Parts: sequence; structure tokens; C-alpha cells
Amino acid sequence: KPSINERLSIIGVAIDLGAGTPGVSLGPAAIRYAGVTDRLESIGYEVKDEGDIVAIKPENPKTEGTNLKNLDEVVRVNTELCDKVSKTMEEGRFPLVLGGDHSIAIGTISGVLRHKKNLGVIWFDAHGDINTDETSPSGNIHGMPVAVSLGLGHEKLTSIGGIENKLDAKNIVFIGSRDLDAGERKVLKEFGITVFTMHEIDRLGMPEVIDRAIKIASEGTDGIHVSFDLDGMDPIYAPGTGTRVPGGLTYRESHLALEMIALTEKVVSAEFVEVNPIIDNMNQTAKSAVALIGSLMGEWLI
Ligand code: HAR
Ligand code: MN
Ligand code: MN
Ligand code: MN
Repeated sequence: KPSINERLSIIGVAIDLGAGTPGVSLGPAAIRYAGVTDRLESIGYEVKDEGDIVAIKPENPKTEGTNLKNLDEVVRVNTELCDKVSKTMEEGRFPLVLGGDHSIAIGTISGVLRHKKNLGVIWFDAHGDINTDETSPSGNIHGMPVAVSLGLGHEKLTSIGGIENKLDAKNIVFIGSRDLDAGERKVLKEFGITVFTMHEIDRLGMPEVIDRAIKIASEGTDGIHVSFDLDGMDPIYAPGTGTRVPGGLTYRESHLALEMIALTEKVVSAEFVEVNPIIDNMNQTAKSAVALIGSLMGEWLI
């Protein structure tokens, strides 16, 4: 196994309050039905399933003075997740977080940052997820976790896990981007963040892109976090997700990327998010997620 840790904890986060489309709260269940635990055990991991952190839909999604939807409950869930991820790492276990909408990266990353002060992040996504309350076209918090992890945005979000616990822009890299908002492009440029859009993947090929991405996420860091939004994959392989964008990563591109990342043996945490079984086709997207998890965790190694 290429992971630096053979003991693994699954942490489900049943939340869709950060997304515009409901149903992604059932993602952790769908991924379990697709056989994630058996798959990991068959590779040789000792798996502990921590069950789900469950979001409760508030009667009123609005918070005074902000356009952010369901802010208070998103904050509560991510605070709990931060503590759970942190505790998992304290126990010497690898946190594998299953979403849930991508707002949960706020909790995951802040929890990991308590143990790995200089953390690199490889972010697979059709989107930038680097909006703030000021730039967001939707008010959906799943479009904001990267900004929050840099310390940008609403104070209730940036204070999750402590305001001093943040990422360095120079160690974040995006892969598969193809739907970036105007405000996001500005921040990405301003912070000098490396973005491998589908254009670069087409031109350079995935092996070169991943080599470069690994360098960026490794330089001066004490570990890599992999955040995989299933909408980074082409909708042909991941139709069950709320914001589908055509022209995404192929099945093999996604797998090759995770296999190459696995070989670095620097991965300290991972999350797979935005699986929505309600709009899926025979749980195909959860099955894709399980296969991707297998690749990241070294299933393909002989
Ligand atoms: N950028 C848009 C927004 O902020 C759409 C973002 C989100 N969709 C996601 N995140 N699935 O990756 O609302
Ligand atoms: Mn995302
Ligand atoms: Mn740092
Ligand atoms: Mn996305």
C-alpha cells in the first residue's frame, strides 16, 4: 500500500445545505452501498467506519446580514467535522471523508491543518470553489471552500478550526477546471494559484500535469490532501452530481492522476464529494468514487 498509513477511518458527512441541488446528503450512503469498506479491506487496510455527521435543514435558510445559504448549519457541521478529522489523525489514522457537498472541505482541511501546518492540496473539480460571499453568484457555500481555507470570506466560515490554521496559496493546485466565475479568475490570478484547466490537460497530457501538480503540492509541505469533486470527471462517468459540466476528465485520466499521487506516499487525507444518488444512474457515480478511492489507496499495485 502506498499510503503512509494502513489504518483508515471513513467519515461520512450527510449534508447538501451548501449546494444548490438537494440530494448530495445521501452521497455517503451511496458510496457505502457501492462497497467502499470491502474494497479498502481487500487491499489490506484496517477500516473503521465512523458513521455520518448529519446536517439538519434549518427552518429558515437565511442568516441576518448575508446572502450565504444555511450558513449557521454549514458552520456547525464543519466545526464538528474539523474536530473529528483532527481526532482521527491524533489516533494515527488516515481520514477518508465522504460527502456531502464540497463545503465540507472547510472542515476536513482545517482538521488536517491542526496536524500538518504546511499542507499541499490537489483539488479535482470542474469548478474553482474559490468564491466568497462577495463574489458568489449563488450564495451556495460549496462554491467557497478554497477561499475559506485561504482565510477569505465570511468570518463565521474562516474561523472554523482557528483563523491561523490556513493554507498557503502556493501549495494549492487545481485540476480539471472548466467552469470558473469572473470573480474566481481574479482571485486565482491575484494569489498566483496554479490551475490546470481541461485545456492544459488536453495539451500536456495527464502524466505531465500530475508531475507538475505533485511538485506544487509537495514543495515545503508536510503532506498532501486530495479533494476530489466527482464533477471533475466527465458526466459520462459521474452523472449523479448537481452541477455537471461536459468535457471533463476521462475515466483513465482520473485514475492515472490518483495512481501517480499515490506513488508519492505523501497523501495524508482525502475527500470524495458531490455524489448525488437521487439524480444518478444506478449508483454509477458512487461506483466511480469507490474505484477512484481504490486508485488513490493503491489497489492497482501488484
Ligand atoms: N461557481 C458556482 C457558485 O459559486 C458554482 C459552484 C459550484 N458547484 C460545485 N462546486 N459543485 O464544485 O455557485
Ligand atoms: Mn467542488
Ligand atoms: Mn505555511
Ligand atoms: Mn464542482
